Amino acid sequence: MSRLGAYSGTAGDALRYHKGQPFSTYDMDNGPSPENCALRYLGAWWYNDCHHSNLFAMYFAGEYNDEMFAKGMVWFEWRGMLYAFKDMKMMIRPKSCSC
Ligand SMILES: [Ca+2]
Repeated sequence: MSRLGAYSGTAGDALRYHKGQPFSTYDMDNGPSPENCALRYLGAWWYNDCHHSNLFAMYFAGEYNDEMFAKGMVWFEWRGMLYAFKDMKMMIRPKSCSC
């Protein structure tokens, strides 16, 4: 189950949509959507119905067409679903960490 702290930044909070969702893979669909979002969007993630961000998606960078809608590393709140980022960094720390 995903848990999130407070968002800060200027890119928009594309993780908030995934708060509380279980992790899904293409062969273990745990998300609330009736479809298998991991299979449709080519990557495992904490899918809701389906995503606003997907950092474990297929790698290709830049703008793309509707055929690949939301299948790259997207961050909806910043660039929408038709732009795949070249790289992203996700850092996780224990809740008890004061670092
Ligand atoms: Ca599902």
